[in-house]
Amino acid sequence: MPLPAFVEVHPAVKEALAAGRPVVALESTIITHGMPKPQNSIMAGEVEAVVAAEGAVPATIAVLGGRLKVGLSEEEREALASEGDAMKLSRADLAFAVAEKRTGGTTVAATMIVAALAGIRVFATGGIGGVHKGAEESFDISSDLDELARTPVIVVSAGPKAILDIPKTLEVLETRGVPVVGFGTDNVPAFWSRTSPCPAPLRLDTPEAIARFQETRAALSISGGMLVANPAPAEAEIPAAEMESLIARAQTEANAAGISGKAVTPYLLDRIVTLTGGRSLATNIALIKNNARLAARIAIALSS
Ligand code: PSU
Ligand code: MN
Repeated sequence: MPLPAFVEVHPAVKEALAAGRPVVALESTIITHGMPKPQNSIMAGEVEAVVAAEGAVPATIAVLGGRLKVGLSEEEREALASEGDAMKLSRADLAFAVAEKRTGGTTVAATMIVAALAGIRVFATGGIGGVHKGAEESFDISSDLDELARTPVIVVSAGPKAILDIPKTLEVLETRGVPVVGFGTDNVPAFWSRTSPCPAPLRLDTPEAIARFQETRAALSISGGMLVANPAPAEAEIPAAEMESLIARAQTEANAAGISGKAVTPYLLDRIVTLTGGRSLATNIALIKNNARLAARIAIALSS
């Protein structure tokens, strides 16, 4: 099926997809809402370079003035990173931004939708959205989880963000039939920290094994994505015990300030950068690059 006219696939991405060469999708909410300037722009360029160094083609996905971009030029990436009022786009509002000619960063959910549309099977991010702490009151559950259940893309993350209720997030993923694969680990990593008290439901140790698993699911007509949980690099991690009180404090502040809806995740991430004196930001950048490397290797395994 031809892509809609408002979708612009970068020439390098188009060429790679046509030739069956490996492509890795990258999200852009981490650029527009996930970290401060100018680290966001530096991070975005470095992550693309990691994918390219592995031998895959990076495709950062975003909406720029209503054009749905699959792969950004350096100028476009810079423009997005310095944009003052970019929208945060998930399944509910991706099409709104296109129809209204707006600019926005795509979340995990929206990036998965666009990746699948373009024929990209692997996607690297930092951490996925999930069930927020206190969700029994707030009902705040990220649409990333529903997207994982329905859209056939492998998402490489450092686990659910530790600001979330990780056990509840894993329960929802299990209910919706989403495989959660610990990469080289028996525990679900918790974003800034390499471990959590939660056992990984499944474990695989090589990119090839992950590719084989996803292809076997497809052969069984089991639809939907897979969550790969790749622990942050050891030298960059912040132990869970150190993060715990800071996360609790940020959460208390968010509640007191009446933050709700899609503002919750950006607010918490920003407060935690401040509360850790910038250390969580360095960890965040290191783990995204680490995930980009693994995603490239999975894409290579899928294409050979
Ligand atoms: N991971 C990060 N930083 C982020 C996000 C993930 O390291 O900013 C973003 C992703 O785009 C994810 C979104 O899809 O946060 C989840 O937002 P919400 O909880 O509102 O669904
Ligand atoms: Mn939410």
